[in-house]
Amino acid sequence: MPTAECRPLLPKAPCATIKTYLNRIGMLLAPVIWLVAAATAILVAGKFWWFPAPISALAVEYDRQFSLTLIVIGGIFLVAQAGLGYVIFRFRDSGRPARFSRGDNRLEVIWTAATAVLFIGLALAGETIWAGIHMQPEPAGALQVEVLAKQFSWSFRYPGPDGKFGRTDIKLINDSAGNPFGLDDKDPAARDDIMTSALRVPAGRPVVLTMQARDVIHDFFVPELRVKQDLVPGMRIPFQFQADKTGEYEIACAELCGLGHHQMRSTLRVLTPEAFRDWLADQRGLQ
Ligand SMILES: [Cu+2]
Repeated sequence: MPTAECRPLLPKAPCATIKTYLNRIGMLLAPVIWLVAAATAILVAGKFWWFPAPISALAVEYDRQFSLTLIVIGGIFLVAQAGLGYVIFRFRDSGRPARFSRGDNRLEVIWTAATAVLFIGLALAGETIWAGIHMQPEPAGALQVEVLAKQFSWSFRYPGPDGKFGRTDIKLINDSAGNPFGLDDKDPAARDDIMTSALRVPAGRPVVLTMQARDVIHDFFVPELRVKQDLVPGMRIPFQFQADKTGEYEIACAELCGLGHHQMRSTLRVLTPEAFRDWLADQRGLQ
């Protein structure tokens, strides 16, 4: 005869309390945790959906630091998940009264300090890569290019044969006439400036971009370079990189900048030095 304490869930099933059934179902959480942790580790270690191939020395360095962080943090993640599953099994409800524990202050201090050292250490190691972009003096012989971002397109300006950027005036900005920078024709230095909608650079030569935004914050992002830089209205932000591998790469805006954000893209064309020289000469011929 079933009682409140002992009630089979199915006819003729062995007698068990509801509590026992719930306890057994609860045990399933442990293998689920282990499976999710193992699947996560396989997906990350297998690199099935991964970054595109790097095209600069800095990007290679970035990947090295990223992998190191992933190995250290991923190892700790796996150990923690394995321990969590074990604790679910080991300390399941076996009918005995629970024991009250005050914890262990010494252990708390040790693992909090170890976590702090680990995170600060990894952050400092990564800092040198960040500083390699932002804190270095401008390299000698760098190609200078101005970048202008606006809703929802990119424009690039190269100095002409005189090597000088001409004067611009906000009142002269005219997108439909092909003058997004507001170049002042009266300035002789402005007449030979080259404006393009794609960024062309020679491989193996440092490039310094001077970035500005005309309306809202945008973000210059080339995944193959592993770099991102915000463009902020009212600021001229220098940003340097060197691409070593020729090819075509997408420049995406990585800041949600309005309704047309998804279509705000351009192309980075890394050319051989000869091809870049020829392209520059052609542009000068068109001036
Ligand atoms: Cu944008």
